[in-house]
Amino acid sequence: MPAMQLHWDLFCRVVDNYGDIGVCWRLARQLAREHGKAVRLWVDDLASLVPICPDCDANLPTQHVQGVEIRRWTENFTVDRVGAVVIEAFACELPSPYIAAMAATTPKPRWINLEYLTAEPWAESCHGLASPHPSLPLVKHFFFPGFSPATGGLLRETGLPLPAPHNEPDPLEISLFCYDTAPVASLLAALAATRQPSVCHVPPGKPLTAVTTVLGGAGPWQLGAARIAPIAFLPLDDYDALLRRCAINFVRGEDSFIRAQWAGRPFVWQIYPQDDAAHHVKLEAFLDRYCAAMDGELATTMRGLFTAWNSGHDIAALWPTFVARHQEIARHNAQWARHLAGQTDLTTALVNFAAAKV
Ligand code: TRH
Repeated sequence: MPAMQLHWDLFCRVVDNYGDIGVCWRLARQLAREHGKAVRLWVDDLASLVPICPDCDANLPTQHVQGVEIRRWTENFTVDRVGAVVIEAFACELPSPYIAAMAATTPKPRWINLEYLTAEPWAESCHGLASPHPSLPLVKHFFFPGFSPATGGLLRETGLPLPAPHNEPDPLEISLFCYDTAPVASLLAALAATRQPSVCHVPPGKPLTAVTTVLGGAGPWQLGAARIAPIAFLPLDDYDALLRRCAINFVRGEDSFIRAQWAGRPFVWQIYPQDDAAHHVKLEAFLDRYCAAMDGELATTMRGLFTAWNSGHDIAALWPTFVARHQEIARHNAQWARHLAGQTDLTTALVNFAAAKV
């Protein structure tokens, strides 16, 4: 019965940062946990999975963690079997012996390329498109995550709590996950100038580099009523909990950006920068959707802040309004999260898509 599609092979090549592996790990464990799939997650750089999932041992070629079989993906790839569904994450290019084995298998596996997230409208028309292999009897389909039911949706586990009302925080807790190009100096200046006490949690890597470039030393630092505190890189679920706890989250890339939306707290997104500045179009496309139901003044503040944060401009002038309207933004975000949660989640959409007749 082909609709069973028990065996899934998910291939992840780590380009840089944590987004590729963060998305793949979330997807793999949800496929196993909620859909009963036998998932093999092939990763070319296991060391990058360890901080997100400390149960993973970077030295093991094969291991089982949280119901997922994690396999080290090496250059000399030997094929033992082909999955009924094969996910090529972010056009990572499957090993050629594996493609050959797919072509020799009957029935043919469902081959799906999981694309990067974009809010741009064209993702709707490209979602689900087929691309026949030029020489082999194989067809690859493109699966686009997105913000509307015409796309593949967003990663969201079953039972994930949606944002609930919360009290005015004191001190204001902030998490700062950004690239080192963000105008962090202006954020720190704005925090230093604010009378309300705050604690800003700074993970290692690019965020901490950006902060130490401005402040020097190793921290923690006290700037007026603001405490700037380096924190350890947290396992994925603990990081999600941090986002739910903080009053304001700076997030980046793809996966933390989605999580901030489920957390529902006011957030500022730094999009992954692209050479041809295509990310500015993507940022605008998201803001068009996200700000559509805001009143004009709030939309102007949010658009201004996101744009400044992504363009390296001073955010100090926008910060007081953002903080003052914090509760209102949280209410908007709760509605936004409920709206997005009305869509089928990405993993379920993928399971349905893989089982659908094409
Ligand atoms: O690390 P990123 O910048 O990843 C990026 C983007 O995905 C981008 O689209 C892609 O092209 C590029 O990688 C290669 O940001 P992102 O997507 O938020 O991924 C970070 C992951 O790290 C996310 O799954 C959350 C996780 N994380 C933790 O588990 N613990 C932590 O302490 C932190 C700060 C993050």
